[in-house]
Amino acid sequence: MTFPDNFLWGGATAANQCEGAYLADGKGLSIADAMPGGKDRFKKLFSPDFDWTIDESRNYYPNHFGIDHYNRYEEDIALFAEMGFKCYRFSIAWTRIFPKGTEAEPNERGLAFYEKVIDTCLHYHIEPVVTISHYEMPLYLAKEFGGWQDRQLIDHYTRYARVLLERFGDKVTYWMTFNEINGALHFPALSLGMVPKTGAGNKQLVFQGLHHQFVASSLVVKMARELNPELQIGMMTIYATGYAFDCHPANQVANMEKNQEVNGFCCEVQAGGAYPPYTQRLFDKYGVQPLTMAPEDEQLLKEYPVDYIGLSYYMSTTIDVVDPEAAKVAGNLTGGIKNPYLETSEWGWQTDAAGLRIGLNELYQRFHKPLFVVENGLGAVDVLTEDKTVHDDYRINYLAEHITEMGKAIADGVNLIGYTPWGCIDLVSASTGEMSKRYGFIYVDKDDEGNGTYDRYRKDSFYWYQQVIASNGSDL
Ligand code: BGP
Repeated sequence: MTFPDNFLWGGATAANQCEGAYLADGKGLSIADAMPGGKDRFKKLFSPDFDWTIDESRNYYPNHFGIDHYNRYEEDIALFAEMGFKCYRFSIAWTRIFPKGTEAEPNERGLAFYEKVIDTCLHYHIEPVVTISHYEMPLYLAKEFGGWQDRQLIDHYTRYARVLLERFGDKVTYWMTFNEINGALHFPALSLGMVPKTGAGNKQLVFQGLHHQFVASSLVVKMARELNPELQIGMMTIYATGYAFDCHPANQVANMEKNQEVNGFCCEVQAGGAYPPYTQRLFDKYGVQPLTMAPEDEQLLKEYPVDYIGLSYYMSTTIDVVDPEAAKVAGNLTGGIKNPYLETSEWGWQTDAAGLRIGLNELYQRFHKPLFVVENGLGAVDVLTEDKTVHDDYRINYLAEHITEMGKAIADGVNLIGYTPWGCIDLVSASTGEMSKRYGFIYVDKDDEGNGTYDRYRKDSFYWYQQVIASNGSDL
Protein backbone atom coordinates (compact mmCIF):
# COMPACT_ATOMS: atom_id res chain seq x y z
CA MET A 1 0.00 0.00 0.00
CA THR A 2 1.52 3.32 -0.99
CA PHE A 3 0.55 6.58 0.61
CA PRO A 4 2.28 9.76 -0.55
CA ASP A 5 5.32 10.77 1.53
CA ASN A 6 3.69 13.94 2.80
CA PHE A 7 0.36 12.27 3.60
CA LEU A 8 -1.30 14.05 6.52
CA TRP A 9 -1.98 11.36 9.13
CA GLY A 10 -3.69 12.77 12.19
CA GLY A 11 -6.91 13.00 14.11
CA ALA A 12 -9.92 15.30 14.48
CA THR A 13 -11.91 16.98 17.25
CA ALA A 14 -14.34 19.89 17.57
CA ALA A 15 -14.30 22.66 20.15
CA ASN A 16 -17.80 22.17 21.52
CA GLN A 17 -17.28 18.45 21.96
CA CYS A 18 -13.98 18.53 23.82
CA GLU A 19 -12.97 21.89 25.24
CA GLY A 20 -15.44 22.34 28.08
CA ALA A 21 -14.68 25.59 29.99
CA TYR A 22 -17.80 26.90 28.35
CA LEU A 23 -17.69 30.30 30.02
CA ALA A 24 -13.95 30.73 30.54
CA ASP A 25 -11.98 33.80 29.54
CA GLY A 26 -14.85 35.77 28.12
CA LYS A 27 -16.43 33.02 26.03
CA GLY A 28 -20.08 33.60 25.16
CA LEU A 29 -22.78 30.96 25.06
CA SER A 30 -22.99 28.97 21.88
CA ILE A 31 -25.89 26.96 20.53
CA ALA A 32 -24.01 23.83 21.55
CA ASP A 33 -24.06 25.06 25.16
CA ALA A 34 -27.84 25.20 24.97
CA MET A 35 -28.30 21.66 23.66
CA PRO A 36 -29.09 19.23 26.41
CA GLY A 37 -27.20 15.93 26.47
CA GLY A 38 -28.81 12.51 26.38
CA LYS A 39 -29.82 9.82 23.94
CA ASP A 40 -32.88 11.71 22.75
CA ARG A 41 -30.89 14.87 22.06
CA PHE A 42 -31.89 15.06 18.39
CA LYS A 43 -35.50 14.44 19.29
CA LYS A 44 -35.37 17.41 21.66
CA LEU A 45 -33.82 19.65 19.03
CA PHE A 46 -36.62 18.75 16.63
CA SER A 47 -39.41 19.10 19.18
CA PRO A 48 -41.72 22.05 18.44
CA ASP A 49 -41.24 23.65 21.85
CA PHE A 50 -37.43 23.67 21.80
CA ASP A 51 -36.34 27.30 22.00
CA TRP A 52 -32.68 27.53 23.11
CA THR A 53 -33.51 28.41 26.70
CA ILE A 54 -30.96 26.93 29.06
CA ASP A 55 -33.06 25.10 31.58
CA GLU A 56 -30.84 24.23 34.53
CA SER A 57 -32.92 21.18 35.40
CA ARG A 58 -31.67 19.51 32.23
CA ASN A 59 -28.32 17.83 31.85
CA TYR A 60 -25.80 19.98 30.00
CA TYR A 61 -22.82 18.29 31.60
CA PRO A 62 -21.21 16.79 28.51
CA ASN A 63 -20.89 19.98 26.47
CA HIS A 64 -20.22 22.32 29.33
CA PHE A 65 -17.27 20.32 30.55
CA GLY A 66 -16.27 18.32 27.48
CA ILE A 67 -13.07 16.46 28.25
CA ASP A 68 -11.54 19.63 29.66
CA HIS A 69 -9.32 19.94 26.60
CA TYR A 70 -9.28 23.68 27.25
CA ASN A 71 -7.06 23.07 30.25
CA ARG A 72 -5.40 19.87 29.07
CA TYR A 73 -4.60 20.64 25.44
CA GLU A 74 -0.86 20.42 26.08
CA GLU A 75 -1.11 16.92 27.46
CA ASP A 76 -3.46 15.91 24.63
CA ILE A 77 -1.32 17.31 21.84
CA ALA A 78 1.75 15.66 23.41
CA LEU A 79 -0.11 12.35 23.18
CA PHE A 80 -0.98 13.05 19.54
CA ALA A 81 2.69 13.77 18.92
CA GLU A 82 3.60 10.48 20.59
CA MET A 83 1.37 8.72 18.04
CA GLY A 84 3.29 10.55 15.33
CA PHE A 85 0.49 12.82 14.12
CA LYS A 86 1.43 14.91 11.10
CA CYS A 87 -1.67 17.07 11.53
CA TYR A 88 -4.40 17.82 14.04
CA ARG A 89 -7.85 18.95 12.93
CA PHE A 90 -9.69 21.00 15.53
CA SER A 91 -12.26 23.75 15.44
CA ILE A 92 -12.26 27.23 16.85
CA ALA A 93 -15.22 28.15 19.02
CA TRP A 94 -16.71 31.26 17.43
CA THR A 95 -17.94 32.35 20.89
CA ARG A 96 -14.41 32.50 22.30
CA ILE A 97 -13.56 35.06 19.64
CA PHE A 98 -16.90 36.89 19.33
CA PRO A 99 -18.99 36.00 22.41
CA LYS A 100 -22.26 37.24 20.93
CA GLY A 101 -21.18 37.29 17.32
CA THR A 102 -22.00 40.95 16.75
CA GLU A 103 -19.11 42.69 18.54
CA ALA A 104 -16.83 44.94 16.54
CA GLU A 105 -13.66 43.73 18.26
CA PRO A 106 -12.58 40.15 19.02
CA ASN A 107 -11.94 38.75 22.49
CA GLU A 108 -8.17 38.66 22.85
CA ARG A 109 -8.23 35.95 25.52
CA GLY A 110 -9.99 33.60 23.12
CA LEU A 111 -7.45 34.27 20.40
CA ALA A 112 -4.62 33.75 22.87
CA PHE A 113 -5.95 30.28 23.70
CA TYR A 114 -5.93 29.15 20.07
CA GLU A 115 -2.52 30.72 19.54
CA LYS A 116 -1.24 28.42 22.28
CA VAL A 117 -2.95 25.38 20.75
CA ILE A 118 -1.49 26.17 17.34
CA ASP A 119 1.98 26.85 18.74
CA THR A 120 1.87 23.59 20.67
CA CYS A 121 1.07 21.75 17.45
CA LEU A 122 3.88 23.50 15.59
CA HIS A 123 6.29 22.69 18.40
CA TYR A 124 5.70 19.00 17.59
CA HIS A 125 5.73 19.62 13.82
CA ILE A 126 2.02 18.89 13.71
CA GLU A 127 0.21 20.80 10.98
CA PRO A 128 -2.89 22.48 12.44
CA VAL A 129 -6.03 21.98 10.33
CA VAL A 130 -8.74 24.37 11.44
CA THR A 131 -12.52 24.18 11.07
CA ILE A 132 -13.86 27.71 11.39
CA SER A 133 -17.35 26.60 12.41
CA HIS A 134 -18.10 23.10 13.64
CA TYR A 135 -21.75 22.67 14.61
CA GLU A 136 -21.84 25.75 16.81
CA MET A 137 -22.34 29.50 16.57
CA PRO A 138 -23.08 32.24 19.10
CA LEU A 139 -26.41 31.56 20.80
CA TYR A 140 -27.19 35.24 20.43
CA LEU A 141 -27.15 34.94 16.64
CA ALA A 142 -29.49 31.95 16.78
CA LYS A 143 -31.91 33.71 19.09
CA GLU A 144 -31.85 37.21 17.64
CA PHE A 145 -31.48 36.43 13.95
CA GLY A 146 -32.98 32.95 13.70
CA GLY A 147 -29.55 31.64 12.74
CA TRP A 148 -28.33 31.47 9.16
CA GLN A 149 -31.68 32.23 7.57
CA ASP A 150 -30.73 35.90 8.08
CA ARG A 151 -28.30 37.28 5.51
CA GLN A 152 -26.61 39.41 8.17
CA LEU A 153 -24.97 36.23 9.40
CA ILE A 154 -22.66 36.45 6.40
CA ASP A 155 -21.13 39.66 7.75
CA HIS A 156 -20.82 38.35 11.27
CA TYR A 157 -19.19 35.13 10.10
CA THR A 158 -16.78 36.76 7.66
CA ARG A 159 -15.70 39.29 10.29
CA TYR A 160 -14.91 36.35 12.57
CA ALA A 161 -13.15 34.43 9.79
CA ARG A 162 -11.06 37.46 8.85
CA VAL A 163 -9.78 37.77 12.41
CA LEU A 164 -8.69 34.11 12.30
CA LEU A 165 -7.02 34.30 8.91
CA GLU A 166 -5.21 37.51 9.75
CA ARG A 167 -4.08 36.27 13.13
CA PHE A 168 -3.17 32.67 12.27
CA GLY A 169 -2.74 32.68 8.50
CA ASP A 170 1.03 32.49 8.77
CA LYS A 171 0.82 29.38 10.97
CA VAL A 172 -2.21 27.51 9.63
CA THR A 173 -2.39 26.53 5.96
CA TYR A 174 -5.44 24.23 5.93
CA TRP A 175 -8.85 25.64 6.82
CA MET A 176 -12.41 24.44 6.46
CA THR A 177 -15.24 26.95 6.44
CA PHE A 178 -18.13 24.82 7.78
CA ASN A 179 -18.23 21.35 9.20
CA GLU A 180 -20.49 18.98 7.25
CA ILE A 181 -22.15 21.76 5.26
CA ASN A 182 -24.81 19.38 3.97
CA GLY A 183 -25.75 18.63 7.59
CA ALA A 184 -27.98 21.70 7.22
CA LEU A 185 -30.48 19.52 5.39
CA HIS A 186 -30.51 16.90 8.14
CA PHE A 187 -29.80 18.80 11.38
CA PRO A 188 -30.67 22.49 10.94
CA ALA A 189 -30.22 23.16 14.65
CA LEU A 190 -26.54 22.18 14.64
CA SER A 191 -25.68 23.57 11.23
CA LEU A 192 -27.81 26.67 10.88
CA GLY A 193 -28.82 27.53 14.44
CA MET A 194 -32.44 26.96 13.42
CA VAL A 195 -34.95 25.09 15.58
CA PRO A 196 -38.66 24.44 14.87
CA LYS A 197 -39.69 27.76 16.41
CA THR A 198 -37.38 29.65 14.05
CA GLY A 199 -38.21 27.70 10.94
CA ALA A 200 -36.10 24.54 10.94
CA GLY A 201 -39.01 22.62 9.47
CA ASN A 202 -39.34 25.11 6.62
CA LYS A 203 -37.16 23.91 3.74
CA GLN A 204 -37.38 27.33 2.11
CA LEU A 205 -35.57 28.85 5.09
CA VAL A 206 -33.16 25.92 5.36
CA PHE A 207 -32.03 26.27 1.74
CA GLN A 208 -31.88 30.05 2.19
CA GLY A 209 -29.66 29.56 5.23
CA LEU A 210 -27.48 27.17 3.29
CA HIS A 211 -27.16 29.71 0.50
CA HIS A 212 -25.90 32.26 3.02
CA GLN A 213 -23.28 29.76 4.18
CA PHE A 214 -22.21 29.12 0.57
CA VAL A 215 -21.74 32.86 0.03
CA ALA A 216 -19.93 33.27 3.34
CA SER A 217 -17.61 30.41 2.43
CA SER A 218 -16.77 31.91 -0.96
CA LEU A 219 -16.06 35.24 0.71
CA VAL A 220 -13.57 33.47 2.96
CA VAL A 221 -11.90 31.92 -0.09
CA LYS A 222 -11.70 35.39 -1.64
CA MET A 223 -10.28 36.84 1.57
CA ALA A 224 -7.67 34.08 1.75
CA ARG A 225 -6.57 34.64 -1.87
CA GLU A 226 -6.00 38.30 -1.04
CA LEU A 227 -4.22 37.69 2.25
CA ASN A 228 -2.00 34.80 1.29
CA PRO A 229 -2.45 32.66 -1.83
CA GLU A 230 -0.74 29.74 -0.08
CA LEU A 231 -3.74 29.24 2.19
CA GLN A 232 -5.89 26.23 1.41
CA ILE A 233 -9.56 26.76 2.09
CA GLY A 234 -11.65 23.63 2.05
CA MET A 235 -15.28 22.70 2.29
CA MET A 236 -16.39 19.79 4.44
CA THR A 237 -19.22 17.45 3.56
CA ILE A 238 -20.87 14.35 4.92
CA TYR A 239 -20.33 11.68 2.28
CA ALA A 240 -22.61 8.67 2.50
CA THR A 241 -22.01 6.63 -0.63
CA GLY A 242 -25.35 5.66 -2.15
CA TYR A 243 -26.47 2.25 -3.38
CA ALA A 244 -29.64 1.14 -5.10
CA PHE A 245 -30.86 -2.00 -3.35
CA ASP A 246 -31.01 -3.82 -6.68
CA CYS A 247 -30.97 -3.26 -10.43
CA HIS A 248 -34.63 -2.30 -10.62
CA PRO A 249 -34.53 0.90 -12.66
CA ALA A 250 -36.79 2.66 -10.15
CA ASN A 251 -34.26 1.95 -7.40
CA GLN A 252 -31.41 3.10 -9.60
CA VAL A 253 -33.19 6.35 -10.34
CA ALA A 254 -34.05 6.87 -6.66
CA ASN A 255 -30.41 6.30 -5.77
CA MET A 256 -29.25 8.77 -8.39
CA GLU A 257 -31.60 11.42 -7.05
CA LYS A 258 -30.75 10.79 -3.43
CA ASN A 259 -27.06 10.81 -4.19
CA GLN A 260 -27.40 14.15 -5.93
CA GLU A 261 -29.25 15.59 -2.97
CA VAL A 262 -27.21 14.16 -0.12
CA ASN A 263 -23.70 13.97 -1.53
CA GLY A 264 -23.68 16.13 -4.62
CA PHE A 265 -25.60 19.34 -4.10
CA CYS A 266 -23.31 21.22 -1.69
CA CYS A 267 -20.16 19.99 -3.42
CA GLU A 268 -21.47 21.27 -6.75
CA VAL A 269 -21.90 24.75 -5.29
CA GLN A 270 -18.77 24.89 -3.19
CA ALA A 271 -16.31 22.92 -5.32
CA GLY A 272 -18.00 23.18 -8.72
CA GLY A 273 -18.84 26.86 -8.32
CA ALA A 274 -22.53 26.77 -9.29
CA TYR A 275 -25.90 25.39 -8.30
CA PRO A 276 -26.24 22.07 -10.16
CA PRO A 277 -28.66 21.47 -13.06
CA TYR A 278 -30.96 19.39 -10.84
CA THR A 279 -31.51 22.24 -8.36
CA GLN A 280 -34.98 23.03 -9.69
CA ARG A 281 -36.04 19.41 -9.38
CA LEU A 282 -34.76 19.35 -5.80
CA PHE A 283 -36.51 22.59 -4.92
CA ASP A 284 -39.74 21.32 -6.49
CA LYS A 285 -39.51 18.23 -4.31
CA TYR A 286 -39.58 20.41 -1.19
CA GLY A 287 -41.77 23.21 -2.54
CA VAL A 288 -38.89 25.67 -2.37
CA GLN A 289 -39.36 28.91 -4.33
CA PRO A 290 -36.37 30.68 -5.92
CA LEU A 291 -33.97 31.78 -3.19
CA THR A 292 -33.33 35.40 -2.38
CA MET A 293 -29.91 36.22 -3.75
CA ALA A 294 -27.80 39.33 -4.05
CA PRO A 295 -26.83 40.17 -7.64
CA GLU A 296 -23.19 39.27 -7.02
CA ASP A 297 -23.77 35.92 -5.30
CA GLU A 298 -23.59 33.61 -8.28
CA GLN A 299 -20.47 35.24 -9.66
CA LEU A 300 -18.85 34.97 -6.25
CA LEU A 301 -19.62 31.25 -5.99
CA LYS A 302 -18.18 30.76 -9.46
CA GLU A 303 -15.02 32.75 -8.90
CA TYR A 304 -14.17 31.45 -5.45
CA PRO A 305 -14.71 27.70 -5.16
CA VAL A 306 -12.84 25.83 -2.45
CA ASP A 307 -9.30 24.51 -2.84
CA TYR A 308 -10.01 21.04 -1.51
CA ILE A 309 -12.86 18.85 -0.32
CA GLY A 310 -12.85 17.55 3.22
CA LEU A 311 -15.27 14.77 3.94
CA SER A 312 -16.59 12.76 6.82
CA TYR A 313 -17.31 9.17 5.99
CA TYR A 314 -19.06 6.87 8.42
CA MET A 315 -21.59 4.90 6.39
CA SER A 316 -23.15 4.16 3.06
CA THR A 317 -26.86 4.47 2.30
CA THR A 318 -28.96 1.87 0.52
CA ILE A 319 -32.27 2.79 -1.03
CA ASP A 320 -35.26 0.70 -2.06
CA VAL A 321 -38.37 2.45 -3.30
CA VAL A 322 -39.85 -0.67 -4.86
CA ASP A 323 -40.37 -2.76 -1.75
CA PRO A 324 -42.45 -0.81 0.78
CA GLU A 325 -41.67 -3.48 3.38
CA ALA A 326 -37.88 -3.02 3.15
CA ALA A 327 -36.50 -2.69 6.66
CA LYS A 328 -35.30 0.80 7.52
CA VAL A 329 -31.94 1.11 9.19
CA ALA A 330 -32.32 2.81 12.53
CA GLY A 331 -29.22 4.89 13.09
CA ASN A 332 -28.06 5.94 9.61
CA LEU A 333 -27.98 9.73 9.55
CA THR A 334 -28.90 9.85 5.90
CA GLY A 335 -31.67 7.27 6.16
CA GLY A 336 -32.13 4.33 3.83
CA ILE A 337 -32.74 0.64 4.36
CA LYS A 338 -30.82 -2.23 5.88
CA ASN A 339 -28.10 -3.43 3.53
CA PRO A 340 -27.91 -7.21 4.12
CA TYR A 341 -24.19 -7.26 3.34
CA LEU A 342 -23.16 -4.73 5.95
CA GLU A 343 -22.65 -4.71 9.70
CA THR A 344 -24.15 -1.98 11.84
CA SER A 345 -22.45 -0.35 14.80
CA GLU A 346 -23.98 -0.34 18.27
CA TRP A 347 -25.69 2.92 17.26
CA GLY A 348 -27.11 1.47 14.07
CA TRP A 349 -24.61 3.10 11.71
CA GLN A 350 -24.08 0.86 8.71
CA THR A 351 -20.34 0.64 8.25
CA ASP A 352 -18.87 0.02 4.82
CA ALA A 353 -15.16 0.44 4.10
CA ALA A 354 -15.44 -0.30 0.36
CA GLY A 355 -18.00 2.51 0.14
CA LEU A 356 -15.24 4.94 1.08
CA ARG A 357 -13.20 3.96 -1.98
CA ILE A 358 -16.27 4.38 -4.16
CA GLY A 359 -17.07 7.76 -2.62
CA LEU A 360 -13.52 9.04 -3.04
CA ASN A 361 -13.57 7.99 -6.70
CA GLU A 362 -16.95 9.63 -7.27
CA LEU A 363 -15.81 12.90 -5.74
CA TYR A 364 -12.45 13.01 -7.43
CA GLN A 365 -13.74 12.14 -10.88
CA ARG A 366 -16.34 14.86 -10.62
CA PHE A 367 -14.34 17.71 -9.11
CA HIS A 368 -10.62 16.96 -9.59
CA LYS A 369 -9.85 18.67 -6.29
CA PRO A 370 -7.62 17.25 -3.56
CA LEU A 371 -9.61 15.20 -1.07
CA PHE A 372 -9.05 15.00 2.67
CA VAL A 373 -10.86 12.41 4.81
CA VAL A 374 -11.25 14.57 7.89
CA GLU A 375 -13.61 12.27 9.81
CA ASN A 376 -14.09 8.53 9.97
CA GLY A 377 -14.24 6.11 12.85
CA LEU A 378 -16.17 3.68 14.97
CA GLY A 379 -18.20 4.89 17.92
CA ALA A 380 -18.20 2.10 20.49
CA VAL A 381 -18.59 1.37 24.18
CA ASP A 382 -15.08 0.82 25.51
CA VAL A 383 -14.15 -0.96 28.70
CA LEU A 384 -11.18 0.28 30.68
CA THR A 385 -9.36 -2.76 32.02
CA GLU A 386 -7.77 -3.01 35.46
CA ASP A 387 -4.37 -2.28 34.02
CA LYS A 388 -5.82 0.94 32.55
CA THR A 389 -6.04 0.22 28.90
CA VAL A 390 -8.72 -0.65 26.37
CA HIS A 391 -8.49 -3.67 24.10
CA ASP A 392 -10.22 -2.14 21.11
CA ASP A 393 -9.43 -4.58 18.34
CA TYR A 394 -12.91 -3.75 16.85
CA ARG A 395 -11.73 -0.16 16.32
CA ILE A 396 -8.41 -1.28 14.88
CA ASN A 397 -10.20 -3.58 12.42
CA TYR A 398 -12.57 -0.83 11.38
CA LEU A 399 -9.81 1.70 10.79
CA ALA A 400 -7.51 -0.80 9.06
CA GLU A 401 -10.27 -1.67 6.60
CA HIS A 402 -10.92 1.98 5.82
CA ILE A 403 -7.23 2.77 5.44
CA THR A 404 -6.90 -0.19 3.07
CA GLU A 405 -9.70 1.21 0.92
CA MET A 406 -8.13 4.69 0.96
CA GLY A 407 -4.93 3.07 -0.30
CA LYS A 408 -6.89 1.50 -3.14
CA ALA A 409 -8.48 4.86 -3.96
CA ILE A 410 -5.02 6.38 -4.19
CA ALA A 411 -4.05 3.55 -6.53
CA ASP A 412 -7.18 4.43 -8.54
CA GLY A 413 -5.58 7.84 -9.06
CA VAL A 414 -7.45 9.82 -6.40
CA ASN A 415 -5.48 12.73 -4.96
CA LEU A 416 -6.05 12.05 -1.27
CA ILE A 417 -3.96 14.30 0.95
CA GLY A 418 -4.74 13.15 4.48
CA TYR A 419 -6.73 11.24 7.04
CA THR A 420 -7.89 12.49 10.42
CA PRO A 421 -10.02 9.86 12.19
CA TRP A 422 -12.78 11.38 14.27
CA GLY A 423 -12.49 11.83 18.02
CA CYS A 424 -8.83 10.82 18.17
CA ILE A 425 -9.28 11.33 21.88
CA ASP A 426 -12.64 10.34 23.43
CA LEU A 427 -15.04 13.26 23.44
CA VAL A 428 -18.72 14.11 23.66
CA SER A 429 -20.87 12.61 20.92
CA ALA A 430 -22.63 15.09 18.63
CA SER A 431 -25.76 13.03 18.15
CA THR A 432 -26.25 11.75 21.69
CA GLY A 433 -24.44 14.41 23.70
CA GLU A 434 -22.90 11.62 25.75
CA MET A 435 -19.42 10.35 26.57
CA SER A 436 -20.16 6.65 26.22
CA LYS A 437 -19.99 6.66 22.43
CA ARG A 438 -16.22 6.66 22.13
CA TYR A 439 -14.00 6.96 19.06
CA GLY A 440 -10.58 7.70 20.52
CA PHE A 441 -7.13 6.20 20.52
CA ILE A 442 -6.99 7.76 23.97
CA TYR A 443 -9.51 6.87 26.67
CA VAL A 444 -10.83 9.69 28.86
CA ASP A 445 -12.06 8.70 32.30
CA LYS A 446 -15.44 10.38 32.35
CA ASP A 447 -18.93 8.97 32.09
CA ASP A 448 -22.33 10.18 30.93
CA GLU A 449 -23.26 11.50 34.36
CA GLY A 450 -20.10 13.50 34.90
CA ASN A 451 -18.22 11.03 37.11
CA GLY A 452 -14.55 10.37 36.53
CA THR A 453 -11.11 11.88 36.81
CA TYR A 454 -10.60 13.11 33.23
CA ASP A 455 -7.38 11.09 33.23
CA ARG A 456 -6.17 9.96 29.82
CA TYR A 457 -5.17 6.36 28.97
CA ARG A 458 -3.65 4.91 25.82
CA LYS A 459 -5.82 2.24 24.18
CA ASP A 460 -4.44 -0.65 22.11
CA SER A 461 -5.40 1.37 19.03
CA PHE A 462 -3.03 4.11 20.19
CA TYR A 463 0.01 1.89 19.63
CA TRP A 464 -1.50 0.44 16.48
CA TYR A 465 -2.04 3.90 14.92
CA GLN A 466 1.47 4.90 15.96
CA GLN A 467 2.78 2.01 13.88
CA VAL A 468 0.45 2.84 10.97
CA ILE A 469 1.81 6.37 10.83
CA ALA A 470 5.43 5.29 11.30
CA SER A 471 5.08 2.90 8.36
CA ASN A 472 3.15 5.48 6.30
CA GLY A 473 0.15 3.21 6.10
CA SER A 474 1.88 0.00 5.12
CA ASP A 475 1.83 -1.74 8.49
CA LEU A 476 -1.82 -2.27 9.32
C1 BGP B 1 -19.99 14.03 12.54
C2 BGP B 1 -19.69 15.32 13.24
C3 BGP B 1 -18.84 15.21 14.44
C4 BGP B 1 -18.91 13.91 15.18
C5 BGP B 1 -19.16 12.70 14.33
C6 BGP B 1 -19.56 11.46 15.07
O1 BGP B 1 -21.22 14.09 11.91
O2 BGP B 1 -19.04 16.22 12.39
O3 BGP B 1 -19.02 16.36 15.22
O4 BGP B 1 -19.49 13.95 16.39
O5 BGP B 1 -20.13 12.93 13.35
O6 BGP B 1 -20.90 11.55 15.44
P1 BGP B 1 -21.41 11.17 16.87
O7 BGP B 1 -20.62 11.97 17.81
O8 BGP B 1 -22.82 11.48 16.88
O9 BGP B 1 -21.15 9.71 17.00
